[in-house]
Amino acid sequence: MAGNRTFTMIKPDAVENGHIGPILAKISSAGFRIVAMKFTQLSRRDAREFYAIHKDRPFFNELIQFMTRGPIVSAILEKDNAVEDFRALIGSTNPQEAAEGTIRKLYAKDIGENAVHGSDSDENASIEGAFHFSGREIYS
Ligand code: IDP
Ligand code: MG
Repeated sequence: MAGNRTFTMIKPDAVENGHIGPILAKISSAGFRIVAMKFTQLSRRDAREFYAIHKDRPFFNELIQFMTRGPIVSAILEKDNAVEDFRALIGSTNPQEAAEGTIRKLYAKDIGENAVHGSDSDENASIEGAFHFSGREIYS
């Protein structure tokens, strides 16, 4: 399976602003197939574990506050070259630097509230997908 799956979250800002539908439409028309999806709210414990790699960064507390303030949509997506192609579809972390037409350019406010998550490697896609979904929640 390596190389053809990635993990995403539609973050609380995008959910609050009614962007679930348009973001899923962009994902679908870019050729990604949804193999797992759910609507949940992260606990502080979940968010701290998911973002543990950033625990020493100055924005960590802000990130945890943001990611737990409301519901998210999490999903596993399938496509050839999924990780790289999905990072291209979402654009730069800072939406001001994101390319025209990318999800973050269209729907994100700033570097913190940036609408979507996308895994940065095949290894992290697998770890992050398993963090959010049990085996029987994933289409195989
Ligand atoms: P990525 O989401 O593009 O992979 P990362 O550097 O992994 O970016 O950062 C994870 C998340 O942390 C970002 O998506 C964003 O929500 C938040 N974040 C990153 N840098 C900053 C910052 O400088 N201020 C506030 N939040 C930030
Ligand atoms: Mg990242």
